[in-house]
Amino acid sequence: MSLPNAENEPTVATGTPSRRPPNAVSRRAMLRQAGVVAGGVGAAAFLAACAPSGATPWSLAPVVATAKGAGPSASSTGVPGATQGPTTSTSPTPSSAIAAHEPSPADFAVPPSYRPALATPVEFDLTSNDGPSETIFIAHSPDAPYASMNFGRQVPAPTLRITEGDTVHFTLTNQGMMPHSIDFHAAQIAWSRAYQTVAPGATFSFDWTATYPGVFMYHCGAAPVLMHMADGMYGMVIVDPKEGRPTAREYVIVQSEFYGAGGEYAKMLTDPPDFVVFNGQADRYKTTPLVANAGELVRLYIVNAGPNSSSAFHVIGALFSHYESDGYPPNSQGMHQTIDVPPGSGALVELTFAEPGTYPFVTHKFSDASKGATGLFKIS
Ligand SMILES: [Cu+2]
Repeated sequence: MSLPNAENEPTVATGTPSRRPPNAVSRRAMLRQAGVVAGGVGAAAFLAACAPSGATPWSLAPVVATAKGAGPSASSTGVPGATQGPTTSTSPTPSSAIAAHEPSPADFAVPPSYRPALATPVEFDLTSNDGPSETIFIAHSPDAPYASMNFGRQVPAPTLRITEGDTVHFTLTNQGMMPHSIDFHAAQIAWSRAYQTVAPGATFSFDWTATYPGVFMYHCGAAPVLMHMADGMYGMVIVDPKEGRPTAREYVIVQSEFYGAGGEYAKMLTDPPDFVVFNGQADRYKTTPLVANAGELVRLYIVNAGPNSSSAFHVIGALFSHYESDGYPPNSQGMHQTIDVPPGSGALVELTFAEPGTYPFVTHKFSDASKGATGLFKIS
């Protein structure tokens, strides 16, 4: 959870947030509040000097969730070479001159593997990023570039998979031009201590322990949180039960919405979205279906990042044989045809496909399915 609309607070708010007219806040205003946007004649020179010289290489780096001392990469952010120039975002519409990249790695849907709980803290390092080099394609045919804010240079952010009882040593390094923060729904910790905003260039760490198994959202909570979430700052934490789960083919699905071309706060406030997507891109799995075999147990970890719409998750031609609200085993229920995943919530479902063929998966809120929240399972 996060406080809504504390637009004017560059650091953790301690009093009543000041209010602005809903449509008065733009990305530029955010940057100005953060002391980023230069003014007058100097601004043009500043922006010219900071213009990206080319596309930033896009890394398909693996998720970083390693035990302390597990190897030389244990403290890596998982985003090698993702250096951020002193760029700034001044327009909600990305220029065609700005190279966009795919929002998340091609294998994002495959989660990290289960492993037993660890005696030493799990290192989880994220960078926060914003600006022109963070433009992503949220749809194709035609391409729809979107000026994202993100963690780890991908949308959704890297999936953290840990085990009940694990302690996480988390570090956020803000490589962006705006303040950012973190909010782990899986943690039980004081917001005023752990979820404070981190200034551009700063690094912040804290530890938390996963006491409940489940499927959880994490996101940026910096003001205005609606914009930071809608622009791409969200991901999933899977906390496995101590004993693990039966063997299955597993996939991660994060549903979310996009409004305009990035930074369009008024649009986010008024709804409805332009795109509703699974794993960062409209119709992503229509062209590259998720695969499984007939008769094989398939397990889906689902988070609805919203920020505004519920998901009515459904697979056409199949039934969920097992369902856990928030992925918490004591919440187990039997057969479901469609599950409700509210914004900021998670779920776990299991299903088995009866025969080879193609099975669409959608949110059964079909206005959203028609905006990109449609994919396919290809069953052999
Ligand atoms: Cu943020």
